Amino acid sequence: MDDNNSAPGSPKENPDQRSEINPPPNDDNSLEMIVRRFQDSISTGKKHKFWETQPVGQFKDIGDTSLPEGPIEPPLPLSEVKQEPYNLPSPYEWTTCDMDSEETCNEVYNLLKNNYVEDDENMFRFNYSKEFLGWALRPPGYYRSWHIGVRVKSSKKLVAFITGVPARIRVRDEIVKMAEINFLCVHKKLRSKRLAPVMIKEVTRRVHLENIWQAAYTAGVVLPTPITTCQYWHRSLNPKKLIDVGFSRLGARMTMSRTIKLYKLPDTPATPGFRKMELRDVPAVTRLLKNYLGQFVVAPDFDEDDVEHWLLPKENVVDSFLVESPETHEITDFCSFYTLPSSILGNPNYSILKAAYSYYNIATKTPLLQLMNDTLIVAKQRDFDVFNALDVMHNETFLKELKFGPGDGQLHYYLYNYRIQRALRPSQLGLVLL
Ligand code: MYA
Repeated sequence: MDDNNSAPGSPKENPDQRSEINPPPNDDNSLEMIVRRFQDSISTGKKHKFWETQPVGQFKDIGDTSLPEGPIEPPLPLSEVKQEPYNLPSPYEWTTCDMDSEETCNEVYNLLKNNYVEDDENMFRFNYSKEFLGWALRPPGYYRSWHIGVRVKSSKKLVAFITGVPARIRVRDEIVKMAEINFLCVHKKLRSKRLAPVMIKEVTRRVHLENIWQAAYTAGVVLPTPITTCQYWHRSLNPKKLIDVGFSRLGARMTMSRTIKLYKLPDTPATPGFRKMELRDVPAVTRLLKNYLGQFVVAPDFDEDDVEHWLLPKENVVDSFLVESPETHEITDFCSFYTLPSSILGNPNYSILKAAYSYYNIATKTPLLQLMNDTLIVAKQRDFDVFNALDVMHNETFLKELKFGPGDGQLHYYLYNYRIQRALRPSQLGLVLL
């Protein structure tokens, strides 16, 4: 499907409503496509007034191999970083959101629940749980000052939000300290007033104050300039509900009972030694991840503390399983997914779509196809309606075979103040952002 996500406010991720009938994905992230989009946007007079002023890859530079890879601007001495917050329009004020406070966490949860990312047809909206937000925003070494809200001065109502968390991300053979920027949200009633650029500048300033000069982020909209463009794939676990709520459609020449049979899975995983990850597995899982992620052009550099935070199972937030060899007790394979429900908007029968999102998966002994089939089985056991995966890392090798259908949602990955000479293929990317 053509990219139609370039208008502000369109989704970061677009749960597919027609997974059975979509054509296979075309090569939408080729250099040619990006250049064509750029030329189209010039001819329609569309400019990125804000993004053109930022140290990001600019569309006009696509294909210019004389520009070096790496930081676009050098770091400044900290004394030269602006010390005061940017000005907001006068009815609004900055607030730092304390995610340890249940009250603040509730306010953030409600802002996002009512105003965050929707699909193109406004049928679904992400509904990140409070537990998830607490986890996503407080990894090792997090900065409270990077959890930024905007309130109405008079009522103190929270109306906008943006966050960063610190991460070490390797780009080729360079490990770069970055901020992962997420949860940018402006209340529906305050859209198109250029609040987002002020919020982005403010988070940038606060990241700079910690002497960090690069960032990674994803968006459903095309901005200057994606390092890669990924596609979501969806594996039905509860096809009847997915069809009832309009997430998928009955395929041509399919009945409901044939569809249910098509997606049926065994009750229990097939791989001997397949079990939930535990705290004692952190060192082995860290080793597996380090080895595995080394092959991708862009990937996180996880240490044991990161693995304990990001991958140790946390109920209704993140699930991780591994294969422990029954003979040698060696940990040979690993799989994980996170829980991100969506609100179903305006359906009389259902209000929540329970979705699992593929996270990091590593197969060294078990075939990846079998490992991921076992992952689908445990997701089904936990009552997920759908299992989503991007075409990153080696995911392409199992998607079709395991009956995932391509979605129409695209996810663009970006780096701030770090130039990559040539767009990557999704399979060269080893990074999953929440
Ligand atoms: S992606 C999720 C984004 N959130 C949503 O989609 C939720 C629903 N939508 C909204 O809440 C609003 O529509 C948002 C825009 C807040 C998205 N990323 O204020 P405006 C540019 C970056 O009038 P609004 C996520 O969380 C747009 O191109 N820029 O627009 C990652 C235009 O600029 P330009 C975006 O619709 C966020 C300008 O904003 C996005 O009221 C990463 C218009 O502003 C977007 N998703 O509000 C942020 N959408 O004229 C960047 C629109 O130039 C981080 N815009 O085209 C950069 C790194 C910072 C740290 C650096 C440290 C060193």
